[in-house]
Amino acid sequence: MAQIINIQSREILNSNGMPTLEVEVFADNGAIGRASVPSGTSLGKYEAFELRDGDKERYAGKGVQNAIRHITDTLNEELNGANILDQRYIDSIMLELDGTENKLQLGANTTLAVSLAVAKTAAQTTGQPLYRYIGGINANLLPIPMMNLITGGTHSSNNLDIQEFMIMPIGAENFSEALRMEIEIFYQLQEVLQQHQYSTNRGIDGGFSPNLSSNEEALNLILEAVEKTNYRAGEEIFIAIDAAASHFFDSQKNKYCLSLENKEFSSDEMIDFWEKLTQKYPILSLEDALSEDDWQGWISITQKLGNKIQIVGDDLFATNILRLQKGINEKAANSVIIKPNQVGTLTETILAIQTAQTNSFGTIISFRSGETEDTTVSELAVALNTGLIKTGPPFGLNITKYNQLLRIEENLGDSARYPTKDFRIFK
Ligand code: 2PG
Ligand code: MG
Repeated sequence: MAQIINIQSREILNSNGMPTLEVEVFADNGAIGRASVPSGTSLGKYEAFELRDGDKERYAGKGVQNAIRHITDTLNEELNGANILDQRYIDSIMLELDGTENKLQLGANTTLAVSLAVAKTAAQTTGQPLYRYIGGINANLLPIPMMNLITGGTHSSNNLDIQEFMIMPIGAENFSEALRMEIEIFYQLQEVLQQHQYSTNRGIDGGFSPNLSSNEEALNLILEAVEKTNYRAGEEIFIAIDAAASHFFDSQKNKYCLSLENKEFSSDEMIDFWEKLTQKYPILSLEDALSEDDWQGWISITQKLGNKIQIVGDDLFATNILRLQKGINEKAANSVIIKPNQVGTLTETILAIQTAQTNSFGTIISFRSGETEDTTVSELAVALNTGLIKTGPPFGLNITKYNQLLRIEENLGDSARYPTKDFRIFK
């Protein structure tokens, strides 16, 4: 049995130049696992707490020295001697030490960095890649990459209200082919934007972020790019949207304010807007189409559109098991975004995925807009058969997630699978 003998941590930078935590866990058999944690920009208010120093003299208050102190002073000692393979026990110790519902004490960034580094050390101990250690012989389904191409909302300084316009290749032969299709469309989109004399500058996650005449125009530009590649929109390529609607919902007015359209919508009117858009365009997935507190709206949009497309809760659920369970009970969506740092441990991340899967909810594992070199989300997608991953435009550190999936696919060889056209959500 390998035991934890030391936990080291340091402050590194994420893709937005913001400090974040990196942790190494050392076992007495010589195994060392390293993990780091990403950060969101368009945060949901129900996410677990991210601990930052608040010391304005350093990194504008964004430093993570306090997180490092928790590891050095407390976790290193408390977890010393723990069996590296006992992930649940180790995570439960951290939950106990934290003692709050939202990781207010230790911070979800602290617990997640340790939790993931533990899993990586354990995988090394067993001589297996991380996806195989976590998923066993069942880990062989590569995910459909939902790739963002056009960025708006709080991820950009352009005029689009909607945060992400993504594409989904359905029924590709395998993951690498799906990725290639997307990248070819991405090349074409760059040209299409140039032809229309739009900016090809990038938003915070690396997606193109032009100023456009309407939100809908982003869809037209993507379809134009798809057409140039000769892939068939609505057959091979579908569109996915992350509206991140909590960020354009005005709680004082109780209205969704689409400033580009110059419109203020009630919840029902917002749903009508989405219904029309899904009738007009080959949209297969709609994330955060409504705000994180509009439960009634979520129930009604799921009734209306949930048998045709994915209705995906991100800010709505915040990978929080209680909120997810409520959503399942009330049929307030049919799919969930899974972000490990919204919850703070591997055990809870797995629990959220399993809860969704046993209740026939779709699962989309996701990156954050402030990324690191850590590719755990790619491993988890395969380990837990999520079938879908969202890991941003081809830019900066997002590439590390795609590249890791290419390696996993190669590593799986003939046993690698990719969701076919009859993948359950597309029936
Ligand atoms: C989202 C994510 C990823 P952020 O809203 O789904 O695009 O954004 O990491 O900024 O919360
Ligand atoms: Mg989202």
